[in-house]
Amino acid sequence: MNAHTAPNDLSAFWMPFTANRQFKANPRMFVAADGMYYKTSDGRDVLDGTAGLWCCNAGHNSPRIVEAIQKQAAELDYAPAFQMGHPKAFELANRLVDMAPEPMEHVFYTNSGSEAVETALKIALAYHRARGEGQRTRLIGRERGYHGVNFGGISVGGIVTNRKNFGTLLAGVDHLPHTHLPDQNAFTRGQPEHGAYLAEDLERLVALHGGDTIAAVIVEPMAGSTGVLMPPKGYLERLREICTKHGILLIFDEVITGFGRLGSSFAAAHFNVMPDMITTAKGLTNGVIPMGAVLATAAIHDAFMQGPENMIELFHGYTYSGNPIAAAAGLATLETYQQDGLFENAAGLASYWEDALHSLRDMPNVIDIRNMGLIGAIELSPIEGAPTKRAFQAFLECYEKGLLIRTTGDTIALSPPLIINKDDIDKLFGILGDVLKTLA
Ligand code: PXG
Repeated sequence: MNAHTAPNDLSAFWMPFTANRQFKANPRMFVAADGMYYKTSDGRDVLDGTAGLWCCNAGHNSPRIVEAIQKQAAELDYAPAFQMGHPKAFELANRLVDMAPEPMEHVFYTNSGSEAVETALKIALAYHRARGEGQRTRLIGRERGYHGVNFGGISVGGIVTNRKNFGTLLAGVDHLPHTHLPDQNAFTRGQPEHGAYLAEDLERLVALHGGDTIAAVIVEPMAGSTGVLMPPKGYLERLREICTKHGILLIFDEVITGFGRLGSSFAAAHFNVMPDMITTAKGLTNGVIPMGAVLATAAIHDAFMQGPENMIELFHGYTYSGNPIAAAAGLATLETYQQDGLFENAAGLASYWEDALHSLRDMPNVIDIRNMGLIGAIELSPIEGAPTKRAFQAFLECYEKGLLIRTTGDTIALSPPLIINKDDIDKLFGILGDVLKTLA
């Protein structure tokens, strides 16, 4: 008998991106959820200010999604993903293509955002090779970028703590500068005025490496995990121009921005800048079942569809690519977004949200506020010698007062379910304001 099987023993589970020892000394447990709220193990309701981890866009335990999963589990639990199909994976791909900006015509399924990123990077390399440009092997990311935690993603990513302990990473990767310019852009509402010129750095990398050695540029159209950085006006447009000029593929990592977060289906549609591929996950299934996807243009997909028809065109895929229960969850999620008008709700509330967020501007320690759609960030000045501590204290106190927020560094990030209403927004910022007032 293993001594560690007592139900209240927390030691076996090595928790992800968590201060394990601190957490286990004083655990925070959710045991149920509904709509905008979580319920804690001590019976308290906690308003979800973060849609779980930016994923439960339709709110919790959404009835269509619950029913779809239950039904699917009893009907077809699993179908082999290679050389076999099942109808819902095809149906969901069609719905996704309908919802995505026009140039996106094909869908490759993964199980997470991290896998979507690896998949998109591999497709980019293989695409150039299929077209006789196999010398294009270089990948360009951006400082402060987050593209998941697998080796490709941390290589093109630009968050030092996620990179520095993990060896030499992928070779042949370079980075654009990040776009955070607090001196010029602090307290901007929406897209900042300054910083489009930072896209010109791609021309510098082209001059340095040779444009015909670069396969792809990957960026988050709105950088989430690093602390919520909006693209400066004109920045994404300029990246697109430079990529097109040099035959470089542009990948938008929309794991956070996809599915209504900005008030549009995707950031590509929101900013009207079309990438060659879009990576998604999270809101695709409302976070309920793991699923990610890469959306690609016909030009990319069709480049693979050559040679003998009995040949596998892309040697890539996962056991759970297009898993039936995930596909059923995805279909019910997209239907919920549409039937309940959730992207429209997000767009309609964006200015109310913006005003409520910026009303905290004069609170102690607030050095910047950023927002777009139903995203908000409040950057606090770090405690001297103890970075991240002030924001984490806010997180703990909000949790005690019944509000879930997310912190990264000394930035508070907010991204509520898109079912939110004005009363919920007032409540959220009421609690947060009370906490900020008292924070040392
Ligand atoms: N790309 C982007 C842009 C992301 O934001 C991933 C890829 C990886 O997705 P998976 O499904 O492999 O986790 C992400 C994930 C936060 C937070 O609080 C953000 C993410 C995950 C967890 C927390 O900022 N983003």
